[in-house]
Amino acid sequence: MKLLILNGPNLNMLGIREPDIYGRQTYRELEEYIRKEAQALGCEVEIRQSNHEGDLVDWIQEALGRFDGIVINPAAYTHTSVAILDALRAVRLPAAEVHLSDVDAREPFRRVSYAGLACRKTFQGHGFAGYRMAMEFLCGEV
Ligand code: CA2
Repeated sequence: MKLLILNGPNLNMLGIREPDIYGRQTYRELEEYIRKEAQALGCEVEIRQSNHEGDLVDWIQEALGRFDGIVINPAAYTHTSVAILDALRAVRLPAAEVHLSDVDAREPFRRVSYAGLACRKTFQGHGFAGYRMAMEFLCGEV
């Protein structure tokens, strides 16, 4: 079981700003957490982060034939990107959406998720644990 873990714009800023919303742990610590949990679940992971929508689209396309599933936190592109939605639909790999914060409890514009329309399940408001839940979910699905 090989999963591609994708993180969108500004998540590399974790631990640097807005600790009240996103916590005090850094992006590096998030990567370590994902690797540790993936190992415990017995799945292989590749983790990538970009601030650029096109990178995320390219990586989703390239996942076809190389990965069994995608865990994605598209960050702000969640609420704007039809391109990411189309890419997820095009590859038809099992996908799960993660948000550190509870997006439904924040500004109304965060309640819309385009990427989520192509995902089997969304895990939001669980902090880092959402990534473990998404990996576990996809392990059970595939
Ligand atoms: O809750 C999430 O995981 C989000 O995907 C995070 C995005 C936000 O646009 C989504 O609505 C919900 C923002 C990621 C930016 O993360 C930062 C972390 C620290 C400091 C500044 C931004």
